[in-house]
Amino acid sequence: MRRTAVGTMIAALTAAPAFALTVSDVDTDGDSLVSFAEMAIAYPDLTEEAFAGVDTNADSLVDEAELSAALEAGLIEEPAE
Ligand SMILES: [Ca+2]
Ligand SMILES: [Ca+2]
Repeated sequence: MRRTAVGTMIAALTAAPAFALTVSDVDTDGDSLVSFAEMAIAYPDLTEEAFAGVDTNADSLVDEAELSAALEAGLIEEPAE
């Protein structure tokens, strides 16, 4: 189980998608979901309104699909290095 998860993560990292930011980059508690507090670390200027726009199913957490959709839609940008 754990081995599979790591393999998936490595595959995701090496696949070099159009948008490099993934949930694992901003997820600090390791639940594979991004809370507003976690997102605010990467995006200090993020408003709760903007977060709600990213959280399309309104469960107060952003998953990988919501994050990539938000990046593609330009709702959020890659954080500056
Ligand atoms: Ca999290
Ligand atoms: Ca969500």
